[in-house]
Amino acid sequence: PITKRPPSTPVTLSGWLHKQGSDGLKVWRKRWFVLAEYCLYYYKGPEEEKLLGSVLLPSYRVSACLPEDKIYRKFAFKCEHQNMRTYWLAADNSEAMMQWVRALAAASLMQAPSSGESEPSVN
Ligand code: 4IP
Repeated sequence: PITKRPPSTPVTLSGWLHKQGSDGLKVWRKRWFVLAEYCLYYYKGPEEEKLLGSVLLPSYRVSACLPEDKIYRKFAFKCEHQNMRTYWLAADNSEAMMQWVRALAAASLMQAPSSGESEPSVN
């Protein structure tokens, strides 16, 4: 698993979002999210001390929640994948929600380097 965000990757967007827990009680937790290139990282707060989790966005689909999702929370949206966990997220207002959905959807269309392919090196 990814344990830290590469410090060299430029940050596209960061801010607070609520994320629903994936287990039993599905409690919404407020987390600090950072989008850098095609990966979304989340932390407890803006100190970005300990990485709690990360989502590689390519092949995720990002969209606003629909009534049939039965997410009874305002400004909620989802990151869905064919065979991976769905992330349920919520912003604090519609502007923030649209900004996140747009940025995450764009990141989901990026080309992640395939494994084995290395970063270009300078020498
Ligand atoms: C936790 O619920 C938090 O929502 C965790 O989120 C989440 O891990 C856990 O899901 C879930 O059980 P409680 O805080 O109520 O115990 P976070 O890591 O942001 O604290 P994720 O995977 O969402 O990071 P599981 O399924 O990972 O255990």
